[in-house]
Amino acid sequence: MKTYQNIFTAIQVQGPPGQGIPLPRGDEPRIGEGKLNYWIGKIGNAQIGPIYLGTLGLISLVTFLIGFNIIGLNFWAQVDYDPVQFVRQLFWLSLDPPPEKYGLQILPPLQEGGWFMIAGFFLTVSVLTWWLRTYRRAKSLGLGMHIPIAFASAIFLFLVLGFIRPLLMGSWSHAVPYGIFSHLDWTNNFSLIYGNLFYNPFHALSIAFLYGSALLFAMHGATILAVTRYGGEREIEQITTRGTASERAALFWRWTMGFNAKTALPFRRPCRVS
Ligand code: 07D
Repeated sequence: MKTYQNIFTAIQVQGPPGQGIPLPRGDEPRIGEGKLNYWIGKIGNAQIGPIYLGTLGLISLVTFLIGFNIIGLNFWAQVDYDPVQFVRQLFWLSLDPPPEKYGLQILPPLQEGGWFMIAGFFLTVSVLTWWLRTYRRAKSLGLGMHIPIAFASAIFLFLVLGFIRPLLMGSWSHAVPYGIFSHLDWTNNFSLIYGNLFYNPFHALSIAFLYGSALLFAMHGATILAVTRYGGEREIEQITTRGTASERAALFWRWTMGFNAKTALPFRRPCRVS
């Protein structure tokens, strides 16, 4: 019987951790040597690290922690520093944007949205420096720009909701509050103010794309796992050769639903299998 390994049947190969490709000159050194973790190895690659932190990563981490702590300490003050109430009321606690009357004032009084503005500033710096990090890591490793572009689209939504729209509305009070239920209430209010967001075609399209990408990821992941016995993860090398995992996977979808997405079959040669 053929033996094959995939995410469900993983045997864990224990060797010296891989150190990755050499980095271009000017990059900072990676931290640590990397370690193998048995439990991580149950669901994927067992190696954790070495990690590249770099100046941008450090700035992002520190500014995130400052923003996160400002939010947390405000919650903490709201329950009068009572740990039981902190846990009990966590979902209802919220750091809110300034009231309407402060318009676009950059620093209103701390208790009236000032802390919100400061936390927002640090979180924005954190997200933007993390984006720069994805760009620089991709360049250093010779990757395409897919990850920075995908992350930029999420950041665009974050900036629209928390910066661009409030700016155009003339008041920071329209920004999304930092709290678990409060941000959900914000979306509900937004929906009600404009009628019913389910009627908005762009929201509908967003949902279709969100659910659609989950479906496509599931189809792709399951297909690759289903052909691991033929080395399906080596898709690129196999793409133009007959009888390979890639060709079988492509044929599966062609026979199941009439076409296959992405994988190119070698159309140019006469074809007897399909
Ligand atoms: C918000 C931005 C990226 C995040 C970044 C990271 C930090 C960390 C840490 C505070 C998520 C920044 C984070 C720095 C912070 C600390 C500690 C990404 C974000 C860069 N909707 N809806 C969407 C569905 C309804 C409403 C998108 C479904 C109701 C509003 C998505 C349903 C109402 C808005 C979506 C549903 C309503 C949305 C979000 C079902 C009232 C938006 C995509 C089944 C509740 C947003 C176009 C996303 C949008 C949005 C899905 C229902 C309101 C497609 C499935 C009818 C106001 N909704 N929604 O990735 O883009 O967000 O709309 O009912 O603004 Mg909706």
